[in-house]
Amino acid sequence: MARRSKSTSGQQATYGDQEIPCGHGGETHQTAEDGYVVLTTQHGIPVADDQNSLKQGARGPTLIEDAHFREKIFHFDHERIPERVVHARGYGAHGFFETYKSLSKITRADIFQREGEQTPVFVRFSTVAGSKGSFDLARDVRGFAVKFYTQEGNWDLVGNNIPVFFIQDAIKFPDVIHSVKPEPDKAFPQAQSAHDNFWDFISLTPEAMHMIMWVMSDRALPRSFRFMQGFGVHTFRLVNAKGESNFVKFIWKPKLGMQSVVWNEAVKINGADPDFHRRDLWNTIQSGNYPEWELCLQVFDQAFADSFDFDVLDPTKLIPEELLPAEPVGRLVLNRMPENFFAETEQVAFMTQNVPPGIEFSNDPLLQGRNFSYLDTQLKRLGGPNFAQLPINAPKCPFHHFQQDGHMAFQNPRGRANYEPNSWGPDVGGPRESTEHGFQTFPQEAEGPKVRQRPESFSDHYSQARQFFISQSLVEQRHIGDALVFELSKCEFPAIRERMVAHLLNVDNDLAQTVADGLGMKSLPAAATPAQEPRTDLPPSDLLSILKNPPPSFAGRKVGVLITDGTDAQLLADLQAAIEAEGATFELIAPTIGGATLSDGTLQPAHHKIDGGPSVLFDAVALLPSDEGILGLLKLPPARDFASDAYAHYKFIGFTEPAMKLFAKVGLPDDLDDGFIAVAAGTDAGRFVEACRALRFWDRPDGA
Ligand code: HDE
Repeated sequence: MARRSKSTSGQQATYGDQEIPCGHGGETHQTAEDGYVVLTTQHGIPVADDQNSLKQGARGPTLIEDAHFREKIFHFDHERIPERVVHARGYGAHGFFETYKSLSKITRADIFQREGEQTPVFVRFSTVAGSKGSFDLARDVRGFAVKFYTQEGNWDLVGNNIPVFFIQDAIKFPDVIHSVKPEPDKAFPQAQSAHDNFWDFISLTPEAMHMIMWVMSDRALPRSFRFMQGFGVHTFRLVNAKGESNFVKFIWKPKLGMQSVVWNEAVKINGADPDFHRRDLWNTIQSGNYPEWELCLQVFDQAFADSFDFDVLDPTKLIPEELLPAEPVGRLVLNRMPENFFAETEQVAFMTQNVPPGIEFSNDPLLQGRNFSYLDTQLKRLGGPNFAQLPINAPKCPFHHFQQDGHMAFQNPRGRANYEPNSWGPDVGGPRESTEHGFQTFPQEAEGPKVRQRPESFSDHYSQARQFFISQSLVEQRHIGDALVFELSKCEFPAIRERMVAHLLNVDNDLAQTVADGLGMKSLPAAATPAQEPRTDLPPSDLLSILKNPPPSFAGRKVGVLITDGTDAQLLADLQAAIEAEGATFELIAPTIGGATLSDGTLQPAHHKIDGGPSVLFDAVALLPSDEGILGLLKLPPARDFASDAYAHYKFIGFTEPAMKLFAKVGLPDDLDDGFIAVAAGTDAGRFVEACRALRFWDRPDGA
């Protein structure tokens, strides 16, 4: 028999000033004698049998009288909501933003007024092109969307990990997205830009060239969400209490530095662990190593904007930090995973138009278009106008309005007043507008005829593409060339490949030649005719390179340690201690998941069986086989891949002498390079970890 009892686990969410019940039934639960809560229908009716539907006789037809069965299947049938049109695959976390110092001189935004104040945030990272079930290591732009629950309303900074975009006008967004998505007749390829439609569109869209340099660079293959930058992309405005305005660009910088993987590694990670990025975020937050970013601002006035070579309203341009430093103004810390992925990460509704007083838009035509789009998309995905009532979307500050009813309205305004003006007085008459506290739009002048026209100032499509390219290290430049060759080799139409090389000739001759050679083109096409002659005098900006800005340490990275029976127990202990002292983590890989019996006779369980823990999942590897253990490894193809991939992906490799037999078997050079660090009991295991701080040993013959 079920009995009623007071729940201790019932959780409360808040909406506005009110508490709303959520979880399983609010205040009271029914509890079974054995301590479990009793299963009920959605309407609270206790269920006696959840294993069998109601039938007329054990072998007879199912009865429509079985309301529990009907409700359960009905609800299951409706579990899906439309995935996001773009950025469908994403992963989110909660945290806070801490303001370093008051920015009241430049903005009245409440979040920037008080030093040390913490504001709750929810962040969602995403890929753009793939569907919800696609893999994490697609070559793609990453979304970096932050919802700040400020005291004056939600501020959504819906950015990417790349500071520029493909197009200059929002009207082209459906085209660029259609082109990158699976081709509509074939329905493939999934989560890949390497196909004709994408490159056809891009090769006909010169304004995309700067962005193309970025998406073909290592930026599009981040090792982890924790190691990537974020950008607001557009120029925004800051407005202070006196109504004075400046322009601003927003940049997120990861405290652990930037890091990417190489393409061959990405391809293999997608097979070994399609959830590589989400698992990384989940594990790191659960282990208490909270990832952090600094919010940095590039603030400038109209005079700077006028003096800058490019139009600051053009979202295909950036302002190099060498010209205008980005000042850190606060930090973002992610310290809590959602309790439920669907309720929070899937239902979170970011909207660029959510800006609190003190933060405003510029006339960037891409941003202006986005401000239309995001409200529409929420209506479609979340099914009605009350999506702001979902706890993940509701502001955490007081709010009061007269909007009511509609689908799923569970928090209508209370009392008699649902309009204004009314004469019911402040106690029952509801809220009123306030010129003092309310959002006052910066009164920017606007004039001119109604036209469909791209401004002349948006017509330089190549200069910054070139600047980005020459700012990269040689290794990174080679990756861009390789990526273009790979992608264009997937295009079946030679004319598309040629059109792309014609654009590259306006970016960098060597790059164009490399790509043409890689595609097996017999001769170079003529350069594309530019709308405006590209500049070749823009200096390199080192801050645009990942490799020229190495991380401060190996902290936050992960070592894969391969052990066998007989692995030296002391060496393993020393190595683990050195890795942990660096703030890094490790996982153990063995021929079986049961682990290995170490030299001192202890049984050491493994995290992975060798074929489930390939070296692509780690930033560096250590192979610690014993003399007898190596004989078994030599027979295992995954062990051979472990070593040869680690080498091919430029990883630092710690090893005991027996491992050299494996290196020889897979054809690694006899003369091991400096990326190999011999370790043995009694020697300094820390030496290996120190070497790992450089992240990759790029100086290998096939030369990155
Ligand atoms: Fe988005 N974008 N976008 N976008 N975008 C969406 O909104 C759109 C653009 C970005 O984690 C959609 O809720 C238009 C630039 C992120 O939930 C949609 C244009 C940048 C996310 C939409 C752009 C972004 C979105 C799809 C051209 C970088 C994921 C689902 C004018 C600054 C947010 C949704 C999340 C999502 C429209 C261009 C970033 C359809 C029309 C530029 C990070 O409304």
